[in-house]
Amino acid sequence: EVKNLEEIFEQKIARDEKIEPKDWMPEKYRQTHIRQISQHAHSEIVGMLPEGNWITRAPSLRRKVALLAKVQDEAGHGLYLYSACETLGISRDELYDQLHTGKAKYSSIFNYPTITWADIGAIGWLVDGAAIINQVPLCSTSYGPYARAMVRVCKEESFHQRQGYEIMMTLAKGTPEQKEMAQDALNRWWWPSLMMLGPTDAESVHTEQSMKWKLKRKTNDELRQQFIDQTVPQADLIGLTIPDPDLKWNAKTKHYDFGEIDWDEFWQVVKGHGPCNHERMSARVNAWEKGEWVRDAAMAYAKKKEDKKLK
Ligand code: FAQ
Repeated sequence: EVKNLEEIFEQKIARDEKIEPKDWMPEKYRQTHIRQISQHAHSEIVGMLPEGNWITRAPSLRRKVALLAKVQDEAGHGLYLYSACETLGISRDELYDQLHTGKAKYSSIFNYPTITWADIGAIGWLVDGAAIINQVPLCSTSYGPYARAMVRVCKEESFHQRQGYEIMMTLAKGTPEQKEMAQDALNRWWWPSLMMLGPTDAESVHTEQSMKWKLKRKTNDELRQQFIDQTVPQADLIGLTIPDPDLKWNAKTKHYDFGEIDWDEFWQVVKGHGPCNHERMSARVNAWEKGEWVRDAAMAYAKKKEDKKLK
């Protein structure tokens, strides 16, 4: 019978139909989705921290309102994605536990510090820019709840990207000090943003299977190239320089050639040794522990209401 169910599953994938929570699916399909969707959710939640650092110091009311809205969107994305993940048969508590014990990963990019206001511009422009490139193909991923979540998430990311680029544009045409600040942020965020899209296809252990299942619709290297091709003209337009001396338009391939990525740095950060890994994790664990009384109170209240109903 499993053979039959597997055939139905394979045919659905071949026809580009969605797999829904109650459909039969191979155990490995379920597990790899739990892995990717939960890591995506954790990234949204941890990703609020570097930007949260600047909410109280945004340079104007307008900037503060936009940043607040962006960070709030990220909380929403995280919660959606946790819900999508729960449809695969794992509880929210287990997911949080995996993050807090370091068992589950979150994106490497959020382990870098936000030192100046220009970093908020660079995050919106580059990090959300890379996130969109990664997530637009995920709108047609094979697992229904993940695909549907991505549609709304991408719309919001597009606002995030533009608010970031507009901050960079404003700084780049400001005083020499402001332009320098924007360039410095670009220098620090460029390479980590390229790493964010994952190891090279040759090193990526999951790509082949995930492409077969149509979980991933594009490989890490394809996404990285697309991100570079899209971003270089945006830097040119505002007079900033991408910190890569090897970056060059290749008329033959119609893509930019680019320099060597420091993959040692990437793996160091992934393994927990980046500049802010410790700080990020302790912020999350602390928030969880300090929130215990709120969860307890909510549970006690729900129980009291339930008991009253039963009487
Ligand atoms: N960081 O075989 P692959 C956002 C791990 S966007 C840490 O290539 P896969 C929005 C990978 O997990 C950011 N670890 O893996 C926002 C695996 O280890 P594992 C989040 C990484 O899954 C913007 C190992 O390396 N977006 O939050 C990273 O096929 C601004 C081998 O790698 C998503 O999660 C990394 N960068 O491809 C919020 C998108 N890359 O699990 C706030 C959905 C790889 O076996 C502010 N995810 N690893 O222990 C994906 O598209 C994929 O999971 C990839 C990785 C492309 C990230």
